Formats: sequence, structure tokens, C-alpha cells
Amino acid sequence: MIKRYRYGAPVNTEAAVIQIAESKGQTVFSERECEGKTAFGYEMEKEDRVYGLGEQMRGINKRGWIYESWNTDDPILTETRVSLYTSHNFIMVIGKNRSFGAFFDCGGKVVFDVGYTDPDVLTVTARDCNLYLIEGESALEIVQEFRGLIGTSYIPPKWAFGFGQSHWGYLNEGDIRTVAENYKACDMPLDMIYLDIDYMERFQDFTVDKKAFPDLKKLAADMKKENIRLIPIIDAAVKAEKGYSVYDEGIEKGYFCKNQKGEPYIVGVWPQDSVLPDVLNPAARKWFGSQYKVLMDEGIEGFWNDMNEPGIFYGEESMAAAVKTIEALVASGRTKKDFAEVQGAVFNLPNSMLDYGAFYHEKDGKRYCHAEVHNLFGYYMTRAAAEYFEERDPDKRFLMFSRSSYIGMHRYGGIWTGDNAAWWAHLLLNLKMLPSLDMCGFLFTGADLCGFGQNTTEDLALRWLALGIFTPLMRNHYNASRPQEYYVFKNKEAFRNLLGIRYSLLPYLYSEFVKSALRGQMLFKPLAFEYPQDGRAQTVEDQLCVGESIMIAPVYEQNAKGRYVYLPEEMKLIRMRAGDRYTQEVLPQGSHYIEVALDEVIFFLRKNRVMPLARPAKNVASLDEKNLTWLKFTDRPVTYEICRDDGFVKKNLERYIERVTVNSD
Ligand code: MIG
Repeated sequence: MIKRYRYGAPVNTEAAVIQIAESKGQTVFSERECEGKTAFGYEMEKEDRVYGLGEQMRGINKRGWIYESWNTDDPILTETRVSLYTSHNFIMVIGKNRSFGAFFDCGGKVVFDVGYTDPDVLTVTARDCNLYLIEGESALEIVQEFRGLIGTSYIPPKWAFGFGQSHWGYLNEGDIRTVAENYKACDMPLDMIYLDIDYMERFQDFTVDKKAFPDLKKLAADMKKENIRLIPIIDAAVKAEKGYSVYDEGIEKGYFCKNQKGEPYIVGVWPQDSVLPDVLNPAARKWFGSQYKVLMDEGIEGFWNDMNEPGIFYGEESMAAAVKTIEALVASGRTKKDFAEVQGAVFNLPNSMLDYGAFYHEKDGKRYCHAEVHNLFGYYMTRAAAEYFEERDPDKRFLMFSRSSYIGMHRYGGIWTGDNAAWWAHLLLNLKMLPSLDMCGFLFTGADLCGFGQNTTEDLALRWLALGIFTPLMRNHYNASRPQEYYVFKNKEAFRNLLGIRYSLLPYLYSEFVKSALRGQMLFKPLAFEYPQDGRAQTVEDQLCVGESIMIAPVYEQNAKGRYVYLPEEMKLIRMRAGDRYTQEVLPQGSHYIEVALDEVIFFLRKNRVMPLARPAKNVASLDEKNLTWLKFTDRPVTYEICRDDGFVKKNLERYIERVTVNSD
């Protein structure tokens, strides 16, 4: 049961795909107006657990912290951060006496105080929003209802489930060819190489630096012969420079965000002075989306959208304010003494409210100040591309994922979780985000494996890979000085085997992914959701069920030789050294200390379940899906639904789900 309540004059975010008539009257929340906003209060019982919020810091159970939906580009992801790159305003309270889900559908800032100010009170503060309240018997049921409201999740082409290598620092064609050659020489699988901003001509979207990449078409074709796809980045901001056709055309048509006076608003990002396409305006969106053509005509089949919070280094207003402060200091001769003031003036330039409040969008025939619709920008930028793909080839899936997002964007693309670091804490955070993202419809997700910032180590790289082989988006991406392509490490065999396991698991992971997307289910489930009657399972935050058959429990601590694992029921431990080299052992319900060597992956097969397993492969295209073996933990025949499409088809994927009956041993 879903009800909708309206507060103020919300923008139509187009997050929901079902129209729900407005309800009036009392909700589960106590409501209080304060400074033009509504504060929604809910008294939590001691045992209530709170879930959701998608890409956010901290635990799977969100209780005990404050979270702000305000899409933010800030690469230092510490535990005390309150805003990340995305806004996923779906929250769920699961209690003994009452459980419900609530989606605060709002383009501007929303604050979720989940027992931060008062440990027993949940307070959500928002203005101009539609509130969807969802009742259900269980967490899984509430999620499924919610997912029905927001529509089917994006499904990428099958090749995008392979492994991809990325680095902000591959500067030219030679660098790209070297990466491909090294993976090949080390006999390690690879399906994608990513192109970061340096492939562009002076950071101009939809251009290619001809000195560094003289013939992108040939490079893409050569790579494709090796079953490797090139995935270029696209940034949100368009360089403001006369003579650059994207800029000239957008100016002529009036498609960039404008200031109060109707002039294009200048922000500074990588290409320096830039403008932002008004992707909320359908005509501008269509135009921006059609720009992807330039690269697709070169043979490109996938993209990643960056800086679309939108992240800005400075803007007209913030720069004017900083200059004013500094000029006043210079005039008064106080510059040297007032270091703090000078520093403050500069420090406050990026992502300033002075700028976010100073430009405008057009949507549904209305003008919106950016601050009211800030959290929708990444969503609509990605939608622009996806709508163009649909127009270009309605029968084919392309790869698209974004850094910033809002619920609704999950229909158009996936997300990666931004600039993490080579910290053990971020390996665990990666695990904890997965179920929260699934609740909000974002199934195609992944973190930068090994860590994006800071130098990684071989043990962290291996442990993180042992989780990464289960995440739909599997990418090693970095910015650190120490190389971290998997072929640079000492124990090459371990990396080769672990990468191979990903491909062995693909028939299972892909089938589970497609079913979860089509049926509005979660791929990664907290034990609390799968075993709601099991008291101990309610608090487990470092293990997850993946699909219907398995549970994972990665090692996430430095120098650990293994870890404690809680089994809510009897399960079969699968210990894998390679996709075709593993042992099996039945373990009783309860706690177990399980040793896990650095070159191993463990997971647990649930009772009365089976899973298909393929031979390791070097890429998705060469995966042999005809000759599958089955991992089984059953004494009677079990039916498994396997998805066998061509990997590209877009419509009616349900047709390709086959029911296979697997006999017991
Ligand atoms: O300001 O394109 O999160 O993955 O390598 C940094 C350069 C811009 C941020 C992305 C990161 C990417 C980087 N970008």
C-alpha cells in the first residue's frame, strides 16, 4: 500500500512511474513547520532499525547519525561526512510493532536525523516535497513495493559485467595499449579500459585530443578485436569558449543554465570557465544527449558521467565574493596578518551556495532556482545520454553509469560510489552500501577497487578484489601515485585466479542481477532481511546474501588470517582458489572462525539452493555458458532460473529466463 502526501509546491522529479492520488490527513510522522520547511518526526522504539538512503556513509542500519541529501563533490570520504555524491531519499523503519518505508521526493536538500540529535527520534526535514508512505509486512516487501513505484532498474550489456581497468593518468593511446598488453601477457581477464578526462581536447566534452589519440576509431576497433571496450568519461560542464561547437550551439539555442538576468552562468570546472547544460529542460536534454553521438560513431558503446552533482570549483558569485574579500584586505594592508581570512575566501569557492542559488533551470514551463532542484542534475544528465541511446538503437543496451544520482536515475544507468581511498574502512563501506543502494533501485553499482585515492597495498588489493568479484560494476580505478593494475603485484597467480572467479560466477551473478532488476528485488540483502526471525542476524553488518543462493563474508582487516562468520542456518562453505578449484564443507548454524588466505575467496551456499558455475574465462565474450557445473546443497531436485540472452537485447528480457531443474548429488 502506497500513499502520497504533498507539502508545498514540489517539482515533478519523475522519480515515480506510477501516479498516486494525493492523500490528506495524518501520516505516521508528527509534522511541524519551521522556517518554511516541514520537520517530520517519528519516535523510534529501542529495537527499531532504520534502513535505506542508498549511497551514504556508515552502517546498513542508519540509526545513530545525521545524513543530508545534497549532492556533493568532495573526495575525502570520512566517517563523519553527511553528504556524498547522491541523494537517495528512501528510508525504512523496521520495528516490532510498526514498519514502513518513506520516500521524500524533493529536488532540494533533505536532512535525515536518524537519532543524532535525540537517539530515539527520527526527524526528516524537507521543503516542497511529495512524501510517499509505504506499508508492508517485511523489509523485503516494502522494498519491492517501493521499487514498483520507481520502475525497473537499468540493466547494462552483459560485457559490462566483466572486469575493467581505469586510471586518471592514462594520457595517450600508448598508455591504453600498454594496459591491454600487460593484462594479456599476464593472462588476466579484461573487458574494459576506461578513458579519463585526459583523452579530451583541453577538457572539452565530446572532443578527442588528436595528439594523444590520433585515431580513436582504430584504437577502439583494435581493442574490440581483443574483446576490450573503451569507456570514455563525460563531464557535466561544457567549456565556455567561442569556436567550440558544443558551446556555440548551446549558446545559440539558449540551452545552458542562466543567471537572474538570463545570461549563461559561468562556473569553473576542469575546462576552466564553463557553462552547465540545462538537462532539466527536455529540449536542452535531447540536445545534450545527442552529443554522445560523436564518440559512439567512433565505436564507443559505454560512458561514465562525472562531476554532475554538479561539482564546481568556483562560480561567478563565489569568485566575486572572494575577490571582494581579498581586495578589501589588500586595500587595508592587512593581508599578511589575516591569513585566515584570505584562506577562507579561497577555501569557500568550490560548491558554494552563492553559486547554486544564482542560476536557473527550466522544467515543465517553470523556472527553478538551481538550489531547489540541485539533487536532480546528475539524474537528468544521465537520462539525457540514455534517451539518446534509446533513440539511436532501441534494441541494444549500452553501458552508462554516473557519479551523481537521484532515485529515478536508476532506470537510466548505474553509479560508481566516487572517490574512495585505499583504506580498509572503505572496503567495508563498499560492502555496507550495496544493500542500501539496492533498496533505492541502484543495482548496477561498484566502488573503485583497491581505492581511488592514496596508495594501495597488495593485501588490500586482494581482499578488496575478493569482494569486487561479486559487485555488478567491477572496476579498478585510481588516482594515486603507486600503480595498482592487477598485473603490477607480486602474487600474479592470485590476482589471475581471483579475476577468473568473477567470470566463473557470471552465469549466476548475471541471472540474479537481471531477475532482481525485472522483479524489483534486492541483489544484496542484509541477513536481517533474509532471516527476520533470527535475532542475531538482525545486527550482522559485514555479511550479505547475494541473490537467492549464496551468502558472502569478505575479510576486511589488515593482516587478518580469517574472520568470524555467523550462519543463520546450516550452509555449505565454498572455498575457491580458482573458478575450477574449490572445496566444499557443510557447516552447522552458528558462529565459526573461518580462515581465509589472501589468495582465496569464500562464500556460503544456502540450504536447498544451487548455483551455476562456468569455467574461468578471459572476457565475457568467451565465457562458455553451455558447459556449466552446479554447486549444490540439496538432497532433492531444485529449480533454478537462469538468464540466457545475447547480452544486448533490451526488450522483454523475461523471455530469456529459463527454468532449469538441477538434481541432487
Ligand atoms: O575532480 O576525471 O570521481 O573518478 O578520475 C576530479 C578525474 C574529477 C573525479 C572522479 C574520478 C575521476 C576524476 N574526477
